Amino acid sequence: ENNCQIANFQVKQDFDRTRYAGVWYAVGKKDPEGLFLLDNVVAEFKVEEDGRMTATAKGRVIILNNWEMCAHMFATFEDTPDPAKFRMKYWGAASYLQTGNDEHWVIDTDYDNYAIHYSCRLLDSDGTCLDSYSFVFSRHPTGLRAEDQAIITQKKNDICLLGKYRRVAHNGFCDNTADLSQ
Ligand code: DAO
Repeated sequence: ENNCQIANFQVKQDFDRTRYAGVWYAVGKKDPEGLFLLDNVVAEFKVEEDGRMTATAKGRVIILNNWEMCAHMFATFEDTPDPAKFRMKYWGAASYLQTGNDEHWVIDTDYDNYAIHYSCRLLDSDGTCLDSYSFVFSRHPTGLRAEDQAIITQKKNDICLLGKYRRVAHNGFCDNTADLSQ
């Protein structure tokens, strides 16, 4: 039975950051309060020479009421005793973009096709989450393979977010801006 306490959420066993490295396309997202990344979200994870994980990401955002732009974001990951659970510090290439320090849990991945991430920003006194966000990632910009969809649906249910995701479109909005490696 699932009581939705985040301490009971299963994460990827023996998470391998080297296999996880590379480009992931966000194809689904459950938004937090005051959402930031809207669509065209692509993240590239790396393992630095010292072994630490970092990421760059881009995505369409709307800032200052009505200004639409492609945000370029950077993140560093602090390890924890669980190899699939990190603290993620993030900031933007421009000062007016969001900064933060979030949980970053890899719930499940097969490394080659799909991944599902989870972040709780505000824990309730009963151990459930009051403000979370989650990305479903695919290695393929076209979306998840049919055979991965059932796994992702099960994982969404396991983290008590089934039915709370929206599709993340990729229509080229961020394609002609600076590439992810810069
Ligand atoms: O979009 O509402 C939101 C929350 C996401 C904020 C973090 C974005 C920058 C870091 C991305 C790294 C890989 C997921």
